[in-house]
Amino acid sequence: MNARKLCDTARELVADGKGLLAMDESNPTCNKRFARHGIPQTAMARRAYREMIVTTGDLGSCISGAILYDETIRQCLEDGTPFAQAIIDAGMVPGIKVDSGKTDLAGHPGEQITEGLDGLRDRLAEYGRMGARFAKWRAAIPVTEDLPSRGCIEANAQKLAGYAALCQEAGLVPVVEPEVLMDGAHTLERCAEVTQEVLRTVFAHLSLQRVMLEGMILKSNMVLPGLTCPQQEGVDEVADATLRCLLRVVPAAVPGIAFLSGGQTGVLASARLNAMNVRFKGRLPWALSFSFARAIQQPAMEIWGGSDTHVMPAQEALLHRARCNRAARRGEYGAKLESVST
Ligand code: 5MM
Repeated sequence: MNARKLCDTARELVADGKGLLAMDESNPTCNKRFARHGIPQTAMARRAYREMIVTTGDLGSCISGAILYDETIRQCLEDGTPFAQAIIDAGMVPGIKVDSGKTDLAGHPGEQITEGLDGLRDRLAEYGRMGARFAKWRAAIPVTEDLPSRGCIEANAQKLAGYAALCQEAGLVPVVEPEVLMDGAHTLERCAEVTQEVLRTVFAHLSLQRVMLEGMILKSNMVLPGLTCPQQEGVDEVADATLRCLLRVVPAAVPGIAFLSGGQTGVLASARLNAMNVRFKGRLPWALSFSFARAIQQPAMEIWGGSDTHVMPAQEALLHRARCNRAARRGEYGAKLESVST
């Protein structure tokens, strides 16, 4: 493990008002999203869609790193350039999703465990040779009155820590993603309580596995009311609740927190990130960034729709959301930006 290199990469991923672009949807997730827009669910279409993304001009001024899926890192642009190289050429760092998905957690109805540790050491070495400099693993934690259970939180935290330690051994920065899900009618307070417990447990396991905090990124959910909760707090309340929670449990040595969007609209995700960066300016030990998939890609996917002739307007839409999030990182986002891109 080269500690200096890991720290430099982690800092690079959250530097300069930039954030991560999660384009690592597994084939089933990508296909489900394509189906909604009538896009063919084929490897060719997934490749073409992702070529549209990484060839968007100026994306590297807003995006520090792009997270790929296994299929994509093995594919090339139409001109034969491998995706990882195209990302480097665009001024971004290539990353890779390395978990192999979720499965039901035995003895825990309604809860899941993320798998993927088997053979991970070899896969990380291979991804490193392909150009990846960071990796991502997502655990999904549901919220109900009774869930999550202690067993689900512990089991997922243990795997996240094992993955993170292997990544650092291989010289890749781990992006550690324990996502407390938005589905449900739970309140903002309940999300805060669960997020706090999950993150405390994750950091305890990271410490046990001797993960170097300076060489990792936390990918967290924001603290939000459930999607069907009747009370939906405003942007400032969400910002305050999220930071109150994170300040209690995320060690200052972590260089950055990159939020997932989790099903929020692009506009809300930008507004909430912006509010955090405005209200807590100068008071945070870590950079507050983004690692959005849907909140950056959604309008672009809809416009592209599988058609070569829609590539340019789709790229404009993608760049617009990326620029909005760069502004949100700097606390400079506002309604004006939504009508005129910078
Ligand atoms: C929560 O999902 C991650 C962030 O995406 P959003 O900003 O849209 O919430 C995302 O990186 C996710 O982990 C990947 O898309 C892979 O998801 P699947 O479900 O295909 O493994």
